[in-house]
Amino acid sequence: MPTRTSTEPSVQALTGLHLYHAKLSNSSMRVRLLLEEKRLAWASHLLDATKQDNLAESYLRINPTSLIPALVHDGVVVTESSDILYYLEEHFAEPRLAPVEEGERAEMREWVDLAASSHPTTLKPWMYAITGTLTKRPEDMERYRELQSDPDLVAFHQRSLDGFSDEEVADAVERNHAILARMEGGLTEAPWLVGGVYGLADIAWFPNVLLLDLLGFPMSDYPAVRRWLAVVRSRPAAGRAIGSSPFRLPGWLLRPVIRLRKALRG
Ligand SMILES: N[C@@H](CCC(=O)N[C@@H](CS)C(=O)NCC(=O)O)C(=O)O
Repeated sequence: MPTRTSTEPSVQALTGLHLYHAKLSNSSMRVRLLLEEKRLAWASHLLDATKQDNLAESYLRINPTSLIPALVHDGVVVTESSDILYYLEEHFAEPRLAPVEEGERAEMREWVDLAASSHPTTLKPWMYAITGTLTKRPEDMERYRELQSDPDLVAFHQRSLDGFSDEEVADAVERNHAILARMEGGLTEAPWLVGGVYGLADIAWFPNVLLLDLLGFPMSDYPAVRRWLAVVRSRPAAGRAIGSSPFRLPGWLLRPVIRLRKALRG
């Protein structure tokens, strides 16, 4: 678990729970959802990746990978959304959201890890391609190359600027379908992903499926997933963590809207 005690006095001084997050980031949403399910008090530090907030020195001192989110708990920094979920479950046990039985725990970990590990090849390229979302402008790339030690992330943002190929988008669509089909299999038999009880696996996957749905990913073959999505969405904690749906436009329509907003912002 990537936790470390910060050497930065300003970060060390942070008491309680502080979440550095972004509004529409699926990785941030799952952490907010868990914080709210546990009814924890947390301080919000909202970042806007399109304004390169995550490349600011102050944030890089918290998370040198620049990725959002990061949690600071009494000066201890936890990064990677899946690890933040595990950390919160370990430190704030009530209400319990992880199974006790070993087999179910392994299953839960598999779902949670898959939500995070599949992100760069499933939701992320599809979402960036369909909405034309760019978090980096050409003039940001030089600085990003200098700061970002992960070549895959640099390559991703460069591809996003250059435009994803049809093959890349088709590959992401296929991977999203494969995961949704797997979820559909489980959710046809049981109301929740693991052990018949709402928990970390559902919390990890909810934002990914929500964003796919909001952006018009074809979901008609997955009625059980859609039912599950609506049930999680109606939880009070989801209301607090996500707010009212920020948009409900298919990606192709959202694209010109995002472009227009960016152009107006200059
Ligand atoms: N594996 C990471 C992925 C986090 C991630 O990709 N965050 C996105 C927002 S959802 C981000 O930081 N994007 C900004 C960037 O890449 O510069 C996690 O689960 O925390």
